[in-house]
Amino acid sequence: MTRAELFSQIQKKSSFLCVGLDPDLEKIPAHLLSEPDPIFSFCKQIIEETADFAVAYKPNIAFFEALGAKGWETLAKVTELIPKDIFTIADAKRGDIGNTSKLYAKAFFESMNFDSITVAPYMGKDSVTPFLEFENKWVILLALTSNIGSLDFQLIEDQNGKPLYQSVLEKSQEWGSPENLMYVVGATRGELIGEVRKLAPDHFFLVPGVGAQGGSLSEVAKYGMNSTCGLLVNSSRGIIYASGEKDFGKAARKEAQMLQEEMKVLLEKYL
Ligand code: OMP
Repeated sequence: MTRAELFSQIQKKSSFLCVGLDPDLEKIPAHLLSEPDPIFSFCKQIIEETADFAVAYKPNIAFFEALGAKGWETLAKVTELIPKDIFTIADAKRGDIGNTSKLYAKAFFESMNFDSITVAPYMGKDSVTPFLEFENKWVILLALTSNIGSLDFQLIEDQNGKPLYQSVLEKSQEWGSPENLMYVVGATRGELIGEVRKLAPDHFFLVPGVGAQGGSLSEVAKYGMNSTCGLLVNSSRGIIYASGEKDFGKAARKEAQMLQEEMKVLLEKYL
């Protein structure tokens, strides 16, 4: 999917919602456990109920690969269910020496046909560029993450007072463009999102951390939105575990709709 197509979906749906698929056998409703593939049944219903409000889905690969070979099969089936006009993100946080990254890219872009993958920048240019060589596919590079551990490295300043995440943003823009490179910027980072926006005015940001991690959607929009929205805001647990009972699909729909309605207002305000 191109950047223009993504923006057009955002306008069509008045939404920049990414629904995170983090399905956990210990958290999904108990009645699904007797199904042949409980994780598939869970994700199927979540997708069916939320697709009207979402412009992206982000399966978190850990939740599938933890189930072994069957988990990978489930991931493939779930990915096929996602409507073709909705952007797909393999949240795999990969990155390795060049020839290994190339095969990670083949796995997620060719074997599984994801539109994008999350990538860690730590190993540098040759670990990231193999992912950027695929047409109409995207790298979503970790810049400023939502977790407390982001303080350990990402905010460390160099001798000129520049935090490491800023060097990641500057350097990586030599490798990709706003047409194939996005950044992960945590919703829990408030006004720092504005600093990231100054350094990457045109790039899309994948913003996790609203909902269960407490980030504010209105702050994210205030500091992060650009003229083509430039935001995909993810919520996983806040949507998919809105209810632990048989009505989980409807509860997820309600949460997704509430976020979309808030997003519609923010798009009208800032676009
Ligand atoms: P919830 O907190 O349940 O909405 O889930 C957040 C999702 O986003 C999880 O799948 C995380 O792995 C992911 N995530 C973060 O929470 N923080 C980050 O900084 C980056 C990610 C990510 O790359 O998606």
